[in-house]
Amino acid sequence: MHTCTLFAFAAAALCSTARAQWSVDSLSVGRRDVAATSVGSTSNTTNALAVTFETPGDPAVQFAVTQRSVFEDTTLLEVSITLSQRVDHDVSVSYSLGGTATVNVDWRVEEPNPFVIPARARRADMTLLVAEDSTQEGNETGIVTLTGATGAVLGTASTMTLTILDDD
Ligand SMILES: [Ca+2]
Ligand SMILES: [Ca+2]
Repeated sequence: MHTCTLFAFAAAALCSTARAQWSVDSLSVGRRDVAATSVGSTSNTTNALAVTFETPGDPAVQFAVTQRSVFEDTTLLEVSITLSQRVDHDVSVSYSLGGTATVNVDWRVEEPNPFVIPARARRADMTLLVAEDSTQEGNETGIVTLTGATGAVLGTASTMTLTILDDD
């Protein structure tokens, strides 16, 4: 068994120079993942390679982790948003903020809305900022909810709850 990772139309030509029986289970043509099969040949002149392009559906976009907690302090926090598969286009995901903590006082999201996951990426990190204060306010929550997506569909883990542990 032989796996080739090649580009564009060089794939068939390069594989055909193997001078040995070969089969291909997968290869990359350009920037697309494809599945391919071939019947082996001992000749380097007559090999034919059948390539089937698989057009993926929209990936699911969701949080990698849905619960986080952090002590109240001036803290930057990275929250990963993942895609179920790579795609060749940017994915934009809009979000809303909620919870008992006050946005722009106790915490905020340091990202544009919608948040963009670049083409070919499987994840991107959303940066949150937690603010310090000296108020005795008890633990509070900041909730980020993914409300819609372009180029993807919302996965089940669409809400992330951050618990800010009061230290006053
Ligand atoms: Ca606070
Ligand atoms: Ca406090």
